[in-house]
Amino acid sequence: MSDILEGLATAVIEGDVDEIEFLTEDALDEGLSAQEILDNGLMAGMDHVGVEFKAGNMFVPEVLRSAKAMQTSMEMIRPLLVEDGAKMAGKVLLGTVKGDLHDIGKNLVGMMCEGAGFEVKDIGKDVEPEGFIDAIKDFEPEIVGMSALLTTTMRAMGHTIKALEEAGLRDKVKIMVGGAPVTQAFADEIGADGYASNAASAADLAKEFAGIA
Ligand code: B1M
Repeated sequence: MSDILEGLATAVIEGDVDEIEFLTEDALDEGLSAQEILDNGLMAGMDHVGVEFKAGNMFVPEVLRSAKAMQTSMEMIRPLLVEDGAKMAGKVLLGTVKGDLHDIGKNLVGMMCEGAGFEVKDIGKDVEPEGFIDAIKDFEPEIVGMSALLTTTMRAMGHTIKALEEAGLRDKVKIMVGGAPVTQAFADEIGADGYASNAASAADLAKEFAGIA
C-alpha cells in the first residue's frame, strides 16, 4: 500500500478529519482514483476499526469519529465516483431500516447509484416502515434499497416489505437489500427482489432492474 493510502487508513482509524481532508486532496492531486482511495485507504481503515471495536479496544465515540472522517473523505471523492453516470436511469429510494444507525454503506450505495445515472433520494437511517411508505408515495421510485448492519435490525427489512404489501405498494417497486449480515438467502426469505454485497454491485443490480445492464 502506498504511503498516502496508509495515511488515509490511519486517519480513518484515528478519526482525524483535518488530516483526512489534507490527505484526500493529496491523493487526488497525485492521480489516485476515487476507487483506490475508497477500497485501499478508507475501507482498509474502517475494517481495522471494526476489528478493534469488536475486540473492545475502540468504543462508540471513537468509532463515530472514524465514521465522520470516512464520510468527510467520501464527500470529497463523490464527484469522481458519480461523474460517469448518464443521467436519469430511474429513481432509487434508499434508507437504513428501523433501529439501525449505520449509514456509511448506504451512503456509498447512493453515490454509486448516482454514478450509474439514477436520481437518488436518501431518507436516512432508523427509518420506520411508514417512512418508506410515505417516501414511496411522494418520490415514486422504481427501486427501493434497504440497508441493515445489525443481525438484530435486518429483520426490519422483512417487516418493511410486509408493510409495503399492506399499503398496496409492493408491486410498484423493485426492492434490493444489503449490508454486512444480509445474504442472498435472507433476501429470498423476506421476499426482496435482489441482494447486493457491495455498493458497486448494488448499482449494477439497480441497472438490471431498470433494464439497462
Ligand atoms: Co456498529 N456494529 N454498532 N457502529 N459498526 C458493526 C456493524 C459491527 C459488525 C461491529 C463489530 O462488532 N465488529 C457490529 C454488528 C454485529 C452484528 O450485529 N452482527 C456493530 C455493533 C454491535 C454496533 C452497536 C450495537 C454497538 C453498541 O452500541 N454496543 C451499535 C448499534 C447502533 C444502532 O445501529 N442501533 C453500533 C454503533 C455504531 C456507530 C454509530 C458507532 C458507527 C456507525 C456510524 C455511521 O454509520 N454513521 C458504527 C460503525 C462505524 C461500525 C463498523 C465499525 C463499520 C461499519 C461501516 O460503516 N463500514 C462495523 C464493523 C464493520 O463493518 N467492519 C460495525 C464501512 C461500510 C462502507 O461498509 O456498511 O458494510 P458497510 O457497507 C457495505 C456493504 O455492507 C454493502 O455495501 C457497502 C460496501 O460497498 N451495503 C449494501 C450496505 N448497505 C447496502 C445496501 C444495499 C446493497 C449493499 O442495497 C440497498
